[in-house]
Amino acid sequence: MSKIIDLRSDTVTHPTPSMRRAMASAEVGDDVYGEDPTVNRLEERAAELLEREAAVFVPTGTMGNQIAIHLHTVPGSEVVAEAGAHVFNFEMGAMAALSGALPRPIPTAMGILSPRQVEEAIQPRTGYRTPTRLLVLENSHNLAGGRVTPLDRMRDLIAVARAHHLPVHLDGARIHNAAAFLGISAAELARGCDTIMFCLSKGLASPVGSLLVGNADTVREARRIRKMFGGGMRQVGVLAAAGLVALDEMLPRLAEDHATAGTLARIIAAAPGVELDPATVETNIVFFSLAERAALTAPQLVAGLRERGVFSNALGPARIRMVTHYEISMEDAEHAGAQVADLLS
Ligand code: TLP
Repeated sequence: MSKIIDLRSDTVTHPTPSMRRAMASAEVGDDVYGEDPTVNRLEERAAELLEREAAVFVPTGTMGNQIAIHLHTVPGSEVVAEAGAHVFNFEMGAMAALSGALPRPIPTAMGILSPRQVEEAIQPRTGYRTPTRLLVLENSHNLAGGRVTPLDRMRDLIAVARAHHLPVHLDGARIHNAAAFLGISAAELARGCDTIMFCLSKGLASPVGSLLVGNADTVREARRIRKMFGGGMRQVGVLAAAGLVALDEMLPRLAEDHATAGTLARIIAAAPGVELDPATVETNIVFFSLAERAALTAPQLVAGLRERGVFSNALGPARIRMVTHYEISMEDAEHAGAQVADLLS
């Protein structure tokens, strides 16, 4: 059988041979005692990378986001975020279940909030309105097709939160993709946010792991919450070792995934019945819609592609997501795009 082209997510990436070697020879210790030297190195590297004081290694992006929400909110308070945000659409209601917090979702066309929208979503401080406690930003924005919130917009949104004494958490699962697109450092893009979560397990290809980054006091408190949420890990240097390789070897190549996504988008956009503006594909995520006149529904197209060895995900009857990563070559992107065009013709 020919190669499977797995575009369901960048989470499907396998650890690279150099990650496997680093994992096999990693120095380890009990991380709950703070004694795993490889975890300690990874946390220091992550803090340096974001130009912050400290970082804590967590098993998943979801846990990193939810620790941040727990840190910044109180039960019965509201979290403002864009309506497609991962923190309320894909985290199993965790902000309600674990922190007693309510989402205040704000719909946008492209996943990018305006300062005015945030201003309007923040509840006035009176005795009869649910208090707003946190603004969550997501950059790049997954459900919006990997869209990047530019630096000046980040600054403006953070300024609104500051003016209302609200902390800001950045769901930066793919912050390094966003920074690569903008040609700036992740530290610059994340400046002003109180906490930042970024994932090692997506385009960076580590098998497991995310980091929650912030100032020393915040991260100390995050460690307490991580333990409470069941995320205190022991000889986890075997995983952190892969993360260190990810930062050295995979981070600098993310723009290659943006190039393959761009090619894929251009081919798909030309297929009959497809609604997609390839100019909106800025990073490694391609979302497209099928018009009612299209030959197939999204689940039918996903099934047809699967038979041809191209894996993708349908979101509802008319939307499909494809994500590129280091296991997808330019040839694979061209081949996958051609299969979409052929099935829809
Ligand atoms: N995203 C996954 C799915 O959960 C949708 C994917 O395949 O893209 N923030 C953002 C913006 C994410 O896209 C994800 C994962 C997370 C947080 C959570 O990370 P994990 O899966 O490590 O909990």
